[in-house]
Amino acid sequence: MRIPKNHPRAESLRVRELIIEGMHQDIVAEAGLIAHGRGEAFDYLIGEKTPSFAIQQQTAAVAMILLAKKAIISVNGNIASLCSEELVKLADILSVNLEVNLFYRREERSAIVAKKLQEAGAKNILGKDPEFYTTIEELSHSRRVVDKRGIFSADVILVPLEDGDRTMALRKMGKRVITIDLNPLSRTSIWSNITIVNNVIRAIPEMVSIAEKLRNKSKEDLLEIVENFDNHKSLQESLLYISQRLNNLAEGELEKPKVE
Ligand code: PTJ
Repeated sequence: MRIPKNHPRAESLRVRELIIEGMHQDIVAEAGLIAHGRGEAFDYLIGEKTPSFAIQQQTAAVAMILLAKKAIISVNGNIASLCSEELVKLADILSVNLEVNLFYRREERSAIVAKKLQEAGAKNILGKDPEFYTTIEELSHSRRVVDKRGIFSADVILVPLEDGDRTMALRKMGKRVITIDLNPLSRTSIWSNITIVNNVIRAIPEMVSIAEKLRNKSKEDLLEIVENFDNHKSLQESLLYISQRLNNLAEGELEKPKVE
């Protein structure tokens, strides 16, 4: 669909088109459309821009990845279709690999998502070669199949846009999980070590800029950032921001239509 540039919701419609197109290409699962709609609703609540608490969450996330022995970025259909080029940039600057790991997993779909990443410039994509497959016993659904060289052996995993089960299983395996989820109330958000309450569309490029600044910092400086971060407090701060914003709107800031 051609989106008129002067449409008041042009950017949101453009992003929606990416997801719809991704579904037609079998990159995005049908349920990915529903997940996206839920994300859009939460994005409205934070005002569709990055709040300062999200900058802190993104900074802690980048510091944790830079400190990891082995970090990995898990890729599903939604993130591949929304921002694969920025994701490849982030992986490059942080020197980590990307692993395709799908909830609605089919071998052909994994290959299509991997191809999308490859077209965006990714070199070493994990999660698509059966000879390296192993399973996470704690999980019953198809996300249990992971790559030995990636999620299975990593100590830090960035899982943008996630379902809660796997986060809990990964935590129980002793791994540290970073997620990007616009819903601060989701099980994923609550169970992660670091939750970034922001839209992946903004969070990923912002994390690239943060990585450029942090990558030359000392280990001590990075440790200080991570140790000062408390996910529970940070989620409370995110909820407070949303509730105060809604209060302000309810008490008078809500835009009034001006009909000439
Ligand atoms: O590609 P697959 O097969 O791995 O499937 C991916 C989906 C997303 C369908 C699967 O992981 C799923 O069902 O996820 P959930 O349980 O719907 O959770 C998705 C979460 O991401 C929800 O809490 C949404 O609010 C949030 N979300 C959606 N879009 C965005 C988002 N968070 C950040 N940025 C977004 N653009």
